[in-house]
Amino acid sequence: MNLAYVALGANLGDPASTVRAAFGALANLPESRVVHTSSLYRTAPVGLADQPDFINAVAALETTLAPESLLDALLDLENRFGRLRAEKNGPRTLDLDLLLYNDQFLDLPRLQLPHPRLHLRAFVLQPLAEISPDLVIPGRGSIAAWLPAVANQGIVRL
Ligand code: PH2
Ligand code: MG
Ligand code: MG
Repeated sequence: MNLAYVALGANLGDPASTVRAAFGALANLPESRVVHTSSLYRTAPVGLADQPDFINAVAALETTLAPESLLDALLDLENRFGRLRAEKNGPRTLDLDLLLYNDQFLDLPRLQLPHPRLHLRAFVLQPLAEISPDLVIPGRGSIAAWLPAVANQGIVRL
């Protein structure tokens, strides 16, 4: 059995309902079981500033899907939620990012593990720390050590 962490993000339509529905959809993935879900967080957009606030959350999954199969399943789910890829870092109905898969490192064009920016983003670190306070990010160290560095980013737990 493998432990994977998935980030959820949405900022179009009714993003809180979308993220809650996405938790349900993750629970229905094949060969997988949702073991933890974080609270929902309202977060200021990072990167492209001129867009609505996001709702973000994370989920922990036990899965026997391999990382790339899990990624395919997540992209499939994004499409089912009507994701349009208009603009890089732009608004989206649902974004599902694979953050971590055990302690695995992977550097493929379409999948890098750990997610290369996860330690820089409050909208990922805070919900991750909520469900897994003792987490160690492979190659980066404890999640607790990274949290102060993102304390200036706008985020409110709902
Ligand atoms: N996702 C991005 C870019 N910026 N900002 C917030 N607050 N939340 C996100 O999920 C997010 C973002 C690219 O995927
Ligand atoms: Mg993303
Ligand atoms: Mg994505």
